[in-house]
Amino acid sequence: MRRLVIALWVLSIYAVPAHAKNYVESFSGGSNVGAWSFGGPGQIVSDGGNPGAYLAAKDFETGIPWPLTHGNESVFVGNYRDRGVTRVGLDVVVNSMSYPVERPCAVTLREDNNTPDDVSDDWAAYKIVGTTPAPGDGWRSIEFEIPSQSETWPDDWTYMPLGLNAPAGDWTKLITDVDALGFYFGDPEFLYLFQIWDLGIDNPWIEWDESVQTSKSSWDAVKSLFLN
Ligand SMILES: [Ca+2]
Ligand SMILES: [Ca+2]
Repeated sequence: MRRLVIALWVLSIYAVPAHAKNYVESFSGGSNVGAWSFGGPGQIVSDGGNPGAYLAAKDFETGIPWPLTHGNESVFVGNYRDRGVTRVGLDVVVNSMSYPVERPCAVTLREDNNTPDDVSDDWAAYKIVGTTPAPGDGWRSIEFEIPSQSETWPDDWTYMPLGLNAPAGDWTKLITDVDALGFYFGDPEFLYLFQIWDLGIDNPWIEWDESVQTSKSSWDAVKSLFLN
């Protein structure tokens, strides 16, 4: 009887279908997993984040800030489908911009076409969710769902060529080998005037689902109670 109670207790713990895990880059102590950068001026500063350290860009002249990961070895890139990636997000602050306004915010997944040194054949998929804050709004958290298990191109995602030789989009090719994760401060179909920004990001994060491994280990634990 006691074993049955324990077994039911173990099952109740693991009956949750999804066991989410995540990684959050807080930038504390100079940490920067994923080598996040704005592709312009940017540095990790120790105060003023959400909380603590954050990645700041001051006097940044651009039409569209686009913080991106760099390198293909971090938790933020790779085979999203195998890992069961479900969501990504970040916190954003805009301290000043020449033409203050909220912007649409898009998540971008970049495919380098296995030629990382040649951007002419790079492309991305994006989806707009929410808006970046205007100056004075403080920190804003934005999150995006990632349909990593979709076998076809998701209806609400859009293809974006990044070079003249970009091939047609292929969701499986992209989602099984994401080369860069990014967050685009604007609608990629619009043009924006260059302006001077003072902005920052904190806590870029990625979440994935380890339900497959978890359910296997939980059943092994239950069986072991009766086999001993
Ligand atoms: Ca922080
Ligand atoms: Ca390329």
